Amino acid sequence: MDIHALQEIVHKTRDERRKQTLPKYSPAERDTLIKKYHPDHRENAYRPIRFGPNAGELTVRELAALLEGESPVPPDLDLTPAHSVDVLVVGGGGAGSAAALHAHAQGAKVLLGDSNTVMAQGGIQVAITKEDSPIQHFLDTLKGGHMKNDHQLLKVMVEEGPAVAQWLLGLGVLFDRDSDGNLHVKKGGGSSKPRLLTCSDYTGLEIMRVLKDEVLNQKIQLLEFCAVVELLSGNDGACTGVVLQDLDNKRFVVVAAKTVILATGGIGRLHIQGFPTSNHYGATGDGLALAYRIGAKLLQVDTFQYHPSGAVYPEQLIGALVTEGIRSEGGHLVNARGERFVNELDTRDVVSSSIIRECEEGRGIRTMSGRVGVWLDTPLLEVEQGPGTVEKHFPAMVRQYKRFGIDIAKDPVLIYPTLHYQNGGVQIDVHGESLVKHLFVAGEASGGLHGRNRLMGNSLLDLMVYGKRAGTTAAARAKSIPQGTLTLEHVARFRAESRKHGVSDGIASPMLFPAYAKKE
Ligand code: MEZ
Repeated sequence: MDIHALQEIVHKTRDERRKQTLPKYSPAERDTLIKKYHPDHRENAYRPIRFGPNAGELTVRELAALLEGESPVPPDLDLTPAHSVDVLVVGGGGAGSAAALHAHAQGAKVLLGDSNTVMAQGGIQVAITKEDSPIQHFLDTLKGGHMKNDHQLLKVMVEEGPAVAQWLLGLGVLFDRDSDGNLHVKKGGGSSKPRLLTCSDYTGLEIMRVLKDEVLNQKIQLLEFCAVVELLSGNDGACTGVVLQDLDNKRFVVVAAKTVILATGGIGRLHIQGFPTSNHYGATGDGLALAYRIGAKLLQVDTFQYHPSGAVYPEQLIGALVTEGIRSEGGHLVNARGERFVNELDTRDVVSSSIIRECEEGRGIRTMSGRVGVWLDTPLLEVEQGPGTVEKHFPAMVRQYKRFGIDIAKDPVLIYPTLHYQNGGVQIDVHGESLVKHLFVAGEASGGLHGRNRLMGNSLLDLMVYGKRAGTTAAARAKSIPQGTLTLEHVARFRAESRKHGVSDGIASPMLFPAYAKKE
């Protein structure tokens, strides 16, 4: 059936649905739902990692293969450095830019590239109102993460949130304000209080506009169009630098660095279990693979976030994020019978599981190409808050769909969970340092903070807080240590382990880009 004919049920049932209040599930119901439908619980998607710091632990097959993958660097590479720096920041998104700015006084060289941060739409969580507190923020995040969050990392993040907001405002980020000029806060899924600072639905883009400007203003040295393909280790096993690959001429470039900060983001482009993703093309888990090979421990690599609302139609947008902000403002999720089926502001793992349940039990809507999803009633916002609301509050989303002739103020959109975020990552301490000396990790590549399910808006805050901490600590450390020797000894050890475990099908790791995006 034509998509417009299928949409009719949403328009027809709107008035009835507006009278309903849907209760949240009880803890027991949530658990049952998640175990039955959440992709984290599909047993055949997992296998044990064969060797390395997490040997024997289960992770998804795609990540296990990446972690056990083959370094592209030849064993006899000439390790004479082309550059020598105090702090090398790998990754030019939010965490990398924040780290570089805070380490700037020590002369950091930054690799600036594409990132997920620019794609973050719905806001940054900070407890700044009189009714709210960092403690409340702590408790909401802990509950959302199924109590599996690292308490120390979380305490630091919520407590430093207000100072981060102040820093961003000082740099010129234009957060939304109310008619009196006060900062406007919105409520996200799983949060007990409104605490999201937003810039319409392009919060990450606005933050990156300002951070990138500041990186340029501060004349921080950039190495563009180069990707890190290996880390270097000293005789004591500490991290002492990196090998880059120039993406233009494919040549290797060696950088000696007293400290290295990995801010390489997530893994959406591994398309775990065949899921589409909201992530940019560079999100291939490079930081995880590099850190693992040099000996860093990973945490919670068996849990991933499938954002409830990824686009299902049109085909060109598959997996693209449809911000949670729309549900925060009251958008209903609606099945093929025109029914609501979950409290839209429950945590993401619960909402995604319930969408998958509706689709698996035959209450989803099938497109002509055979994809399935449920409706997000976007026109409801116009009915509730007046004409023009959707365009005013979600201009980026309006444009995303308008390119394909879809007016989301008039018609609902079809959505299904999309691979959005890795809940775990490299284990770090409160200064962002991994278990490998002088190797720091910030942002999505790090793990522990969010437990088994991250709350909306906590990622942007994580980037800023731990970008700052990693940058500051790495810069201070660099003052007190000499440059270590540059070796590939850990790579040789890793290759020997790989042979011992019979890994014959080692994929190239890091991947840098998914195979379908590579242009030879
Ligand atoms: O933190 C996020 O993942 C976020 C704000 C996403 C969104 O739905 O906008």
